[in-house]
Amino acid sequence: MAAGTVCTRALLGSMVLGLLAGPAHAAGGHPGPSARAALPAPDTAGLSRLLRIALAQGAPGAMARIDERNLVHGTVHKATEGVADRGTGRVTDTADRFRIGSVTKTFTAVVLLQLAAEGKVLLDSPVDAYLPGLLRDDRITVRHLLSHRSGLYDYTNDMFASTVPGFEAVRSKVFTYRQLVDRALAHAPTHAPGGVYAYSNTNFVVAGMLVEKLTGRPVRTAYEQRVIKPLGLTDTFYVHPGTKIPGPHARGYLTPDEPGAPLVDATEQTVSWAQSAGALVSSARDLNTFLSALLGGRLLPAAQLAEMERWVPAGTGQAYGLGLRRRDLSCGTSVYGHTGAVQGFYTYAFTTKDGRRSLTALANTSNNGDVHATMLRTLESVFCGKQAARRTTFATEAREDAELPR
Ligand code: REY
Repeated sequence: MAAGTVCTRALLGSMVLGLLAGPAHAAGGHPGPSARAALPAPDTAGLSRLLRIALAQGAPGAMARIDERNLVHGTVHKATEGVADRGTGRVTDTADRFRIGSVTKTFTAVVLLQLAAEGKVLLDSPVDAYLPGLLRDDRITVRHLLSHRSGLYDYTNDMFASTVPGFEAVRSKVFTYRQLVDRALAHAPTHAPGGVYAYSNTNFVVAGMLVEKLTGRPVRTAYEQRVIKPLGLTDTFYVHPGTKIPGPHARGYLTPDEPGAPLVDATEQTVSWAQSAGALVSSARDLNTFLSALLGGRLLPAAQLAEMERWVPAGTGQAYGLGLRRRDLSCGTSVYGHTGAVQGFYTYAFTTKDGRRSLTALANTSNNGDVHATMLRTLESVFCGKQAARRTTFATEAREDAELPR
């Protein structure tokens, strides 16, 4: 096991950048110092305990990185347990890269909202205005996609009905967006457009198509030019349809549906089944930087960030904005971010309203509901500290980010 907290010297560089970038943390419309002062210290012992529980429940490794940014300095806390690679026995390292699954959706939403700020797309316009005929229903708007209210069926439901065979059938496939949308349209809609929240990967596949249509470039270029380069996210990559994770990385181990069956190394895959809904690679440091910048007002103008934070109910203690999830913790604090599940990797990336305390946690397994429930509890340790409810039962609706065995 390993855990450690370091205090970094004055974050002058990033503060100056933040101020240059405009409406930042200092005086913006976000909670000020009093809201921050109320945040208790993270319970780092409790955090490490949870990572050890995740290992006992079947994860080969688990890690968490907390970044906290104050006015004059920052602190970083790192905790690791277990191994990144079962073959070599290399221990988990918080610097490792990994597949972030649906945290990709937040990146995709940021790109589309930047395009909205530039007047290139209207959130309340029908998708049909930009991609004529694609969805066969001109009532579905761009906002419906980003808030999971389109009613479009999630094609991954039947794709992964059987976990390991479903994965092996697609791990080296390269899909066009249209092929994925066609799989969804082979099913009746789950509800009328604009109705209730119903999580569906299809929405963010269509969002990726929109980005490509509006920019005339691959979605990868939009991620790179609009988010990755401006924030200096040197661990973040969109390698689709490449199958390898570049540089030092955790290997991912998929849990089969059959109890007791050995874990399946799922590290190399195209993730073409997810693309703009879930194919990015990143690291804990980069995800903390990304969410802190987003909530701190440094990625979107205030109007578009406000659109992102217009919440619809998404299960007990949860709400969904535009590509952004809000989780309401037992201590009354709400945190903002996303979870991700691709074969072999469970990711949890959340930050406070002002973006000043961020957590990214990872377990290098998936399709394991016990590990998922434990990893969700890391949010309580990190943002509620010792005030966390001793035993929190997080509501996990059936398709909440699709992390649970189905
Ligand atoms: C797909 C199945 C999960 C994962 C999914 N992920 O939709 C998106 C997300 C990108 O929300 C797989 N589960 C697992 C099964 C269940 O196959 N039968 O847990 O690795 O991140």
